[in-house]
Amino acid sequence: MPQFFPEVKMVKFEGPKSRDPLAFKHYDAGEKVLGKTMADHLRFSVCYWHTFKGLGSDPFGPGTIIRKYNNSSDPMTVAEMTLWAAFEFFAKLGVDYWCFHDRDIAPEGGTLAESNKNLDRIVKLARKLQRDTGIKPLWGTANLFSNRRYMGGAATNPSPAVFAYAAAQVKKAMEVTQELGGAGYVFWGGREGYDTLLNTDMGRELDHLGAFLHMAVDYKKKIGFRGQFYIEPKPKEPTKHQYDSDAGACFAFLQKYDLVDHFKLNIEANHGTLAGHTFQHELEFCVANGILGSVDANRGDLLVGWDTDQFPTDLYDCTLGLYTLLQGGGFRTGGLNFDAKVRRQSIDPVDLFHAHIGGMDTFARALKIAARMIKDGKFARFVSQRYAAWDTAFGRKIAAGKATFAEMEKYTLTQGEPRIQSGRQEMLENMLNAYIS
Ligand code: XLS
Ligand code: CA
Ligand code: CA
Repeated sequence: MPQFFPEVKMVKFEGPKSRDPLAFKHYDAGEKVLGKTMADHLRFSVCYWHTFKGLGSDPFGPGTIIRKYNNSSDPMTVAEMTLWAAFEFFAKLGVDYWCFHDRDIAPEGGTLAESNKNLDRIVKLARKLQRDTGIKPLWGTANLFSNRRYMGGAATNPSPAVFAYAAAQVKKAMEVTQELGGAGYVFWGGREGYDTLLNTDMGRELDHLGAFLHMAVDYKKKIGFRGQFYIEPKPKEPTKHQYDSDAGACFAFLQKYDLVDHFKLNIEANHGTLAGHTFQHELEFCVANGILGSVDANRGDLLVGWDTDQFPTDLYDCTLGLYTLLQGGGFRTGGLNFDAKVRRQSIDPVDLFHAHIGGMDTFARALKIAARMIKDGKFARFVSQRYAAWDTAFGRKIAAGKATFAEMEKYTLTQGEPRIQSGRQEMLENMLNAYIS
Protein backbone atom coordinates (compact mmCIF):
# COMPACT_ATOMS: atom_id res chain seq x y z
CA MET A 1 0.00 0.00 0.00
CA PRO A 2 1.25 3.51 -0.76
CA GLN A 3 1.89 5.70 2.26
CA PHE A 4 -0.51 8.62 2.39
CA PHE A 5 1.30 10.48 5.16
CA PRO A 6 4.99 9.67 4.44
CA GLU A 7 6.19 12.92 5.99
CA VAL A 8 4.95 11.84 9.46
CA LYS A 9 6.37 9.01 11.58
CA MET A 10 4.62 7.75 14.72
CA VAL A 11 3.67 10.76 16.88
CA LYS A 12 5.51 10.45 20.19
CA PHE A 13 5.31 12.07 23.60
CA GLU A 14 8.35 14.31 24.12
CA GLY A 15 7.24 16.48 27.03
CA PRO A 16 6.52 20.21 27.43
CA LYS A 17 10.04 21.28 26.45
CA SER A 18 9.92 19.64 23.01
CA ARG A 19 10.01 22.01 20.07
CA ASP A 20 8.87 19.34 17.58
CA PRO A 21 5.44 20.41 16.28
CA LEU A 22 4.69 16.76 15.47
CA ALA A 23 5.30 15.49 19.01
CA PHE A 24 2.96 15.47 22.00
CA LYS A 25 3.94 17.89 24.75
CA HIS A 26 1.31 16.76 27.27
CA TYR A 27 -0.46 13.62 26.02
CA ASP A 28 1.44 10.63 27.33
CA ALA A 29 -0.96 7.71 26.69
CA GLY A 30 0.34 5.52 29.54
CA GLU A 31 0.72 8.22 32.20
CA LYS A 32 -1.56 7.62 35.18
CA VAL A 33 -3.88 10.38 36.34
CA LEU A 34 -6.24 9.68 39.26
CA GLY A 35 -5.38 5.99 39.00
CA LYS A 36 -6.15 5.56 35.28
CA THR A 37 -4.04 6.05 32.15
CA MET A 38 -4.59 9.16 30.07
CA ALA A 39 -5.60 6.93 27.15
CA ASP A 40 -8.30 5.28 29.30
CA HIS A 41 -9.62 8.59 30.59
CA LEU A 42 -9.73 10.40 27.28
CA ARG A 43 -10.52 7.61 24.79
CA PHE A 44 -9.62 9.74 21.75
CA SER A 45 -11.38 9.07 18.47
CA VAL A 46 -10.84 10.48 14.97
CA CYS A 47 -13.94 11.26 12.92
CA TYR A 48 -14.05 10.02 9.35
CA TRP A 49 -16.31 12.63 7.77
CA HIS A 50 -14.29 15.79 8.41
CA THR A 51 -10.83 14.30 8.57
CA PHE A 52 -10.92 12.17 5.42
CA LYS A 53 -13.99 13.28 3.48
CA GLY A 54 -13.96 17.01 4.21
CA LEU A 55 -12.18 18.92 1.49
CA GLY A 56 -12.72 22.51 2.65
CA SER A 57 -15.89 23.44 0.78
CA ASP A 58 -18.03 26.25 2.21
CA PRO A 59 -21.21 28.02 1.04
CA PHE A 60 -19.06 30.33 -1.08
CA GLY A 61 -16.94 27.83 -2.92
CA PRO A 62 -15.95 24.23 -3.50
CA GLY A 63 -13.18 22.36 -1.74
CA THR A 64 -9.61 23.60 -1.65
CA ILE A 65 -8.00 20.39 -0.40
CA ILE A 66 -6.62 17.72 -2.73
CA ARG A 67 -5.96 14.27 -1.24
CA LYS A 68 -3.96 11.52 -2.93
CA TYR A 69 -6.50 8.84 -2.01
CA ASN A 70 -9.21 10.58 -4.08
CA ASN A 71 -7.21 10.06 -7.22
CA SER A 72 -9.51 7.60 -9.06
CA SER A 73 -12.73 7.87 -11.06
CA ASP A 74 -14.07 4.69 -9.41
CA PRO A 75 -15.88 5.56 -6.15
CA MET A 76 -15.19 2.14 -4.61
CA THR A 77 -11.46 2.46 -5.28
CA VAL A 78 -11.58 5.89 -3.64
CA ALA A 79 -13.43 4.38 -0.67
CA GLU A 80 -10.80 1.68 -0.23
CA MET A 81 -7.87 4.06 -0.60
CA THR A 82 -9.46 6.43 1.90
CA LEU A 83 -9.80 3.61 4.43
CA TRP A 84 -6.14 2.69 4.06
CA ALA A 85 -5.19 6.34 4.52
CA ALA A 86 -7.44 6.59 7.57
CA PHE A 87 -5.89 3.61 9.32
CA GLU A 88 -2.37 4.87 8.57
CA PHE A 89 -3.43 8.15 10.17
CA PHE A 90 -5.06 6.54 13.26
CA ALA A 91 -2.03 4.35 13.88
CA LYS A 92 0.53 7.16 13.47
CA LEU A 93 -1.47 9.40 15.79
CA GLY A 94 -1.86 6.63 18.35
CA VAL A 95 -5.64 6.74 18.89
CA ASP A 96 -7.69 3.66 19.77
CA TYR A 97 -11.02 4.71 18.22
CA TRP A 98 -12.67 6.08 15.10
CA CYS A 99 -16.22 7.22 14.24
CA PHE A 100 -18.06 7.05 10.91
CA HIS A 101 -21.33 7.51 9.04
CA ASP A 102 -22.33 4.70 6.66
CA ARG A 103 -22.01 7.01 3.66
CA ASP A 104 -18.56 8.31 4.70
CA ILE A 105 -16.95 4.93 4.31
CA ALA A 106 -18.83 3.58 1.28
CA PRO A 107 -20.56 5.46 -1.56
CA GLU A 108 -24.35 5.41 -1.86
CA GLY A 109 -25.50 3.21 -4.76
CA GLY A 110 -28.50 3.58 -7.05
CA THR A 111 -30.66 1.45 -4.72
CA LEU A 112 -30.60 0.52 -1.04
CA ALA A 113 -29.42 -2.98 -2.00
CA GLU A 114 -26.50 -1.52 -3.95
CA SER A 115 -25.57 0.82 -1.08
CA ASN A 116 -25.61 -2.13 1.32
CA LYS A 117 -23.39 -4.13 -1.02
CA ASN A 118 -20.87 -1.27 -1.20
CA LEU A 119 -20.91 -1.06 2.56
CA ASP A 120 -20.32 -4.79 2.98
CA ARG A 121 -17.26 -4.64 0.73
CA ILE A 122 -15.71 -1.76 2.66
CA VAL A 123 -16.57 -3.25 6.04
CA LYS A 124 -14.66 -6.36 5.09
CA LEU A 125 -11.55 -4.26 4.52
CA ALA A 126 -12.23 -2.25 7.69
CA ARG A 127 -12.30 -5.49 9.69
CA LYS A 128 -8.91 -6.45 8.32
CA LEU A 129 -7.41 -3.03 9.08
CA GLN A 130 -8.95 -3.10 12.57
CA ARG A 131 -7.45 -6.54 13.18
CA ASP A 132 -4.02 -5.30 12.05
CA THR A 133 -4.08 -2.21 14.27
CA GLY A 134 -6.44 -3.01 17.18
CA ILE A 135 -8.38 0.21 16.50
CA LYS A 136 -12.19 0.04 16.91
CA PRO A 137 -15.20 2.32 16.33
CA LEU A 138 -16.17 4.48 19.29
CA TRP A 139 -19.49 4.71 17.48
CA GLY A 140 -21.09 4.41 14.09
CA THR A 141 -24.06 6.25 12.63
CA ALA A 142 -26.14 6.69 9.48
CA ASN A 143 -26.13 9.75 7.27
CA LEU A 144 -29.83 10.65 7.13
CA PHE A 145 -29.35 14.22 5.92
CA SER A 146 -27.28 14.47 2.70
CA ASN A 147 -29.48 12.68 0.16
CA ARG A 148 -32.31 14.87 -1.25
CA ARG A 149 -34.91 12.32 -0.08
CA TYR A 150 -34.17 13.53 3.47
CA MET A 151 -34.74 17.24 2.75
CA GLY A 152 -37.81 17.19 5.03
CA GLY A 153 -36.19 15.01 7.69
CA ALA A 154 -35.83 11.25 8.07
CA ALA A 155 -37.86 9.89 11.02
CA THR A 156 -39.84 13.16 11.08
CA ASN A 157 -40.46 13.32 7.33
CA PRO A 158 -44.07 13.96 6.23
CA SER A 159 -43.76 10.79 4.11
CA PRO A 160 -43.78 7.34 5.76
CA ALA A 161 -41.87 6.01 2.74
CA VAL A 162 -38.94 8.27 3.64
CA PHE A 163 -39.28 7.15 7.28
CA ALA A 164 -39.02 3.55 6.05
CA TYR A 165 -35.93 4.28 3.94
CA ALA A 166 -34.25 5.91 6.93
CA ALA A 167 -35.16 2.97 9.18
CA ALA A 168 -33.73 0.53 6.65
CA GLN A 169 -30.54 2.58 6.51
CA VAL A 170 -30.21 2.65 10.31
CA LYS A 171 -30.85 -1.10 10.46
CA LYS A 172 -27.87 -1.71 8.20
CA ALA A 173 -25.69 0.89 9.91
CA MET A 174 -26.35 -0.79 13.28
CA GLU A 175 -25.45 -4.19 11.84
CA VAL A 176 -22.22 -2.80 10.44
CA THR A 177 -21.33 -1.03 13.68
CA GLN A 178 -21.91 -4.27 15.55
CA GLU A 179 -19.81 -6.22 13.05
CA LEU A 180 -16.93 -3.80 13.58
CA GLY A 181 -17.21 -4.08 17.37
CA GLY A 182 -18.40 -0.49 17.87
CA ALA A 183 -18.79 0.68 21.47
CA GLY A 184 -21.78 2.84 20.58
CA TYR A 185 -24.24 4.13 18.00
CA VAL A 186 -25.22 7.81 17.57
CA PHE A 187 -28.52 9.35 16.54
CA TRP A 188 -27.91 12.95 15.60
CA GLY A 189 -31.10 14.64 14.36
CA GLY A 190 -29.76 15.57 10.90
CA ARG A 191 -32.83 17.34 9.51
CA GLU A 192 -35.23 16.30 12.28
CA GLY A 193 -36.71 19.74 12.87
CA TYR A 194 -38.37 22.36 10.70
CA ASP A 195 -37.73 25.40 8.56
CA THR A 196 -41.23 26.82 9.05
CA LEU A 197 -44.12 25.81 11.30
CA LEU A 198 -46.50 26.81 8.48
CA ASN A 199 -45.90 23.42 6.87
CA THR A 200 -45.14 21.33 9.97
CA ASP A 201 -47.14 19.20 12.40
CA MET A 202 -44.70 19.26 15.29
CA GLY A 203 -46.60 16.92 17.62
CA ARG A 204 -46.96 14.28 14.95
CA GLU A 205 -43.30 14.52 13.92
CA LEU A 206 -42.14 14.07 17.52
CA ASP A 207 -44.37 11.00 17.88
CA HIS A 208 -42.82 9.55 14.73
CA LEU A 209 -39.31 10.19 16.05
CA GLY A 210 -40.26 8.36 19.26
CA ALA A 211 -41.58 5.41 17.22
CA PHE A 212 -38.41 5.35 15.12
CA LEU A 213 -36.15 5.18 18.18
CA HIS A 214 -38.29 2.41 19.71
CA MET A 215 -37.84 0.42 16.50
CA ALA A 216 -34.08 0.91 16.86
CA VAL A 217 -34.20 -0.28 20.50
CA ASP A 218 -36.16 -3.37 19.45
CA TYR A 219 -33.73 -4.16 16.66
CA LYS A 220 -30.77 -3.68 18.98
CA LYS A 221 -32.23 -6.33 21.26
CA LYS A 222 -33.02 -8.59 18.33
CA ILE A 223 -29.45 -8.64 17.00
CA GLY A 224 -27.85 -8.54 20.44
CA PHE A 225 -25.92 -5.32 19.78
CA ARG A 226 -24.34 -4.35 23.09
CA GLY A 227 -23.11 -0.85 22.17
CA GLN A 228 -24.54 2.22 23.89
CA PHE A 229 -27.15 4.32 22.03
CA TYR A 230 -26.61 8.09 22.11
CA ILE A 231 -28.66 11.10 21.07
CA GLU A 232 -26.62 14.13 20.02
CA PRO A 233 -28.22 17.51 20.72
CA LYS A 234 -27.90 20.50 18.38
CA PRO A 235 -30.20 23.55 18.30
CA LYS A 236 -30.11 24.54 14.63
CA GLU A 237 -28.33 23.90 11.34
CA PRO A 238 -29.28 22.47 8.96
CA THR A 239 -32.87 23.22 10.03
CA LYS A 240 -33.95 26.47 11.68
CA HIS A 241 -34.99 24.47 14.75
CA GLN A 242 -33.76 20.96 15.56
CA TYR A 243 -36.02 18.95 17.88
CA ASP A 244 -33.02 17.64 19.86
CA SER A 245 -32.04 21.23 20.55
CA ASP A 246 -30.05 20.77 23.76
CA ALA A 247 -29.47 18.27 26.54
CA GLY A 248 -32.60 19.46 28.37
CA ALA A 249 -34.84 19.04 25.30
CA CYS A 250 -33.40 15.57 24.63
CA PHE A 251 -33.99 14.49 28.21
CA ALA A 252 -37.62 15.66 28.12
CA PHE A 253 -38.14 13.81 24.83
CA LEU A 254 -36.57 10.60 26.14
CA GLN A 255 -38.76 10.71 29.24
CA LYS A 256 -41.97 11.41 27.34
CA TYR A 257 -41.40 8.50 24.93
CA ASP A 258 -40.15 6.13 27.62
CA LEU A 259 -36.69 5.82 26.09
CA VAL A 260 -34.57 7.09 28.96
CA ASP A 261 -33.23 3.65 29.87
CA HIS A 262 -31.89 3.07 26.37
CA PHE A 263 -30.08 6.30 25.53
CA LYS A 264 -27.33 8.53 26.83
CA LEU A 265 -26.23 11.81 25.24
CA ASN A 266 -23.33 12.60 22.95
CA ILE A 267 -22.44 16.20 23.81
CA GLU A 268 -20.75 18.29 21.14
CA ALA A 269 -19.04 21.41 22.50
CA ASN A 270 -19.93 23.60 19.50
CA HIS A 271 -23.56 22.51 19.61
CA GLY A 272 -23.72 23.48 23.27
CA THR A 273 -22.50 26.99 22.52
CA LEU A 274 -24.90 27.31 19.55
CA ALA A 275 -27.69 26.49 22.00
CA GLY A 276 -26.55 29.38 24.20
CA HIS A 277 -24.91 27.14 26.80
CA THR A 278 -21.34 26.32 27.68
CA PHE A 279 -19.71 22.95 26.98
CA GLN A 280 -19.53 22.45 30.74
CA HIS A 281 -23.22 23.25 31.20
CA GLU A 282 -24.31 20.53 28.80
CA LEU A 283 -22.07 17.99 30.51
CA GLU A 284 -23.21 19.10 33.98
CA PHE A 285 -26.85 18.63 32.94
CA CYS A 286 -26.02 15.09 31.77
CA VAL A 287 -24.21 14.26 35.00
CA ALA A 288 -27.07 15.63 37.09
CA ASN A 289 -29.56 13.46 35.21
CA GLY A 290 -27.53 10.28 34.69
CA ILE A 291 -27.36 10.59 30.89
CA LEU A 292 -23.67 11.37 30.33
CA GLY A 293 -22.45 9.33 27.38
CA SER A 294 -19.83 10.61 24.96
CA VAL A 295 -18.32 13.86 23.70
CA ASP A 296 -17.75 15.38 20.27
CA ALA A 297 -14.71 17.53 20.99
CA ASN A 298 -14.45 20.79 19.07
CA ARG A 299 -15.13 24.49 19.49
CA GLY A 300 -17.00 27.27 17.71
CA ASP A 301 -15.91 30.82 17.01
CA LEU A 302 -17.47 33.63 19.02
CA LEU A 303 -17.34 36.05 16.12
CA VAL A 304 -18.48 33.69 13.37
CA GLY A 305 -21.23 32.32 15.61
CA TRP A 306 -21.91 29.22 13.54
CA ASP A 307 -21.13 25.49 13.72
CA THR A 308 -17.52 26.01 12.68
CA ASP A 309 -16.31 22.67 14.11
CA GLN A 310 -12.81 23.91 14.93
CA PHE A 311 -10.30 21.82 16.80
CA PRO A 312 -10.47 22.29 20.58
CA THR A 313 -7.63 24.51 21.76
CA ASP A 314 -9.31 26.45 24.58
CA LEU A 315 -7.68 25.14 27.75
CA TYR A 316 -10.15 26.94 30.01
CA ASP A 317 -13.26 25.37 28.44
CA CYS A 318 -11.69 21.93 28.16
CA THR A 319 -10.59 22.04 31.82
CA LEU A 320 -14.08 22.94 33.02
CA GLY A 321 -15.59 20.25 30.79
CA LEU A 322 -13.26 17.57 32.13
CA TYR A 323 -13.73 18.76 35.71
CA THR A 324 -17.45 18.02 35.35
CA LEU A 325 -16.88 14.82 33.41
CA LEU A 326 -14.47 13.40 35.99
CA GLN A 327 -16.82 14.24 38.81
CA GLY A 328 -19.53 12.40 36.90
CA GLY A 329 -17.35 9.27 36.88
CA GLY A 330 -15.70 9.81 33.47
CA PHE A 331 -16.35 7.88 30.29
CA ARG A 332 -17.69 4.34 30.28
CA THR A 333 -18.55 3.54 26.67
CA GLY A 334 -17.94 7.05 25.36
CA GLY A 335 -14.85 9.04 24.57
CA LEU A 336 -13.55 12.25 23.02
CA ASN A 337 -14.30 12.18 19.31
CA PHE A 338 -12.73 15.02 17.33
CA ASP A 339 -15.77 16.13 15.35
CA ALA A 340 -13.63 18.95 13.98
CA LYS A 341 -12.25 20.03 10.65
CA VAL A 342 -9.13 21.85 9.55
CA ARG A 343 -9.72 25.27 7.99
CA ARG A 344 -9.94 25.41 4.18
CA GLN A 345 -6.53 27.05 3.89
CA SER A 346 -4.93 24.15 5.81
CA ILE A 347 -4.51 22.13 2.64
CA ASP A 348 -1.60 19.80 3.48
CA PRO A 349 -1.99 16.29 4.91
CA VAL A 350 0.32 17.29 7.76
CA ASP A 351 -2.25 19.89 8.87
CA LEU A 352 -4.48 17.00 9.96
CA PHE A 353 -1.74 15.89 12.35
CA HIS A 354 -1.16 19.39 13.73
CA ALA A 355 -4.89 19.72 14.36
CA HIS A 356 -5.28 16.43 16.23
CA ILE A 357 -2.04 16.76 18.18
CA GLY A 358 -3.20 20.20 19.36
CA GLY A 359 -6.58 18.84 20.44
CA MET A 360 -5.10 15.85 22.24
CA ASP A 361 -2.50 17.96 24.03
CA THR A 362 -5.14 20.48 25.10
CA PHE A 363 -7.29 17.74 26.64
CA ALA A 364 -4.26 16.06 28.24
CA ARG A 365 -3.33 19.34 29.95
CA ALA A 366 -6.94 19.90 30.91
CA LEU A 367 -7.08 16.40 32.40
CA LYS A 368 -4.07 17.02 34.61
CA ILE A 369 -5.44 20.36 35.77
CA ALA A 370 -8.93 18.99 36.44
CA ALA A 371 -7.41 16.06 38.35
CA ARG A 372 -5.50 18.48 40.60
CA MET A 373 -8.67 20.49 41.20
CA ILE A 374 -10.43 17.30 42.25
CA LYS A 375 -7.58 16.01 44.41
CA ASP A 376 -7.25 19.32 46.27
CA GLY A 377 -11.02 19.43 46.72
CA LYS A 378 -11.13 23.20 47.23
CA PHE A 379 -13.99 23.81 44.82
CA ALA A 380 -15.94 20.79 46.04
CA ARG A 381 -15.51 21.94 49.64
CA PHE A 382 -16.73 25.41 48.77
CA VAL A 383 -19.84 23.99 47.10
CA SER A 384 -20.66 21.61 49.94
CA GLN A 385 -20.27 24.40 52.49
CA ARG A 386 -22.54 26.61 50.41
CA TYR A 387 -25.29 24.00 50.71
CA ALA A 388 -24.43 22.85 54.26
CA ALA A 389 -27.72 24.10 55.74
CA TRP A 390 -29.53 21.51 53.59
CA ASP A 391 -27.81 18.84 55.67
CA THR A 392 -29.56 19.93 58.85
CA ALA A 393 -32.80 18.24 59.97
CA PHE A 394 -34.77 21.22 58.64
CA GLY A 395 -33.10 21.12 55.18
CA ARG A 396 -33.33 17.35 54.88
CA LYS A 397 -37.04 17.32 55.62
CA ILE A 398 -37.71 19.79 52.78
CA ALA A 399 -35.44 17.96 50.33
CA ALA A 400 -37.19 14.68 51.10
CA GLY A 401 -40.49 16.26 50.06
CA LYS A 402 -41.94 15.95 53.55
CA ALA A 403 -42.39 19.62 54.44
CA THR A 404 -45.40 21.88 53.84
CA PHE A 405 -45.97 25.52 52.97
CA ALA A 406 -47.55 26.04 56.41
CA GLU A 407 -44.34 24.84 58.12
CA MET A 408 -42.29 27.20 55.95
CA GLU A 409 -44.51 30.05 57.03
CA LYS A 410 -44.15 29.15 60.70
CA TYR A 411 -40.37 28.85 60.36
CA THR A 412 -40.09 32.23 58.66
CA LEU A 413 -42.36 33.94 61.17
CA THR A 414 -40.19 32.71 64.05
CA GLN A 415 -36.71 32.94 62.42
CA GLY A 416 -37.16 36.23 60.60
CA GLU A 417 -34.93 37.43 57.75
CA PRO A 418 -32.58 34.70 56.43
CA ARG A 419 -28.82 35.17 56.72
CA ILE A 420 -27.36 35.39 53.20
CA GLN A 421 -23.84 34.56 52.10
CA SER A 422 -21.51 35.66 49.30
CA GLY A 423 -21.25 33.42 46.20
CA ARG A 424 -17.52 34.35 45.99
CA GLN A 425 -17.50 34.04 42.21
CA GLU A 426 -14.43 36.21 41.68
CA MET A 427 -12.43 34.37 44.34
CA LEU A 428 -13.31 31.05 42.71
CA GLU A 429 -12.40 32.31 39.24
CA ASN A 430 -9.03 33.48 40.57
CA MET A 431 -8.53 30.06 42.11
CA LEU A 432 -9.32 28.42 38.78
CA ASN A 433 -6.83 30.63 36.97
CA ALA A 434 -4.16 29.68 39.49
CA TYR A 435 -4.68 26.02 38.54
CA ILE A 436 -4.63 26.73 34.83
CA SER A 437 -1.46 28.85 34.77
C1 XLS B 1 -23.34 17.60 12.77
C2 XLS B 1 -23.10 16.52 13.72
C3 XLS B 1 -22.81 15.16 13.09
C4 XLS B 1 -22.95 14.05 14.09
C5 XLS B 1 -22.98 12.68 13.48
O1 XLS B 1 -23.41 18.77 13.14
O2 XLS B 1 -22.08 16.91 14.58
O3 XLS B 1 -21.56 15.16 12.49
O4 XLS B 1 -21.94 14.07 15.06
O5 XLS B 1 -24.00 12.53 12.57
CA1 CA C 1 -21.12 15.82 16.21
CA1 CA D 1 -20.89 20.27 14.57
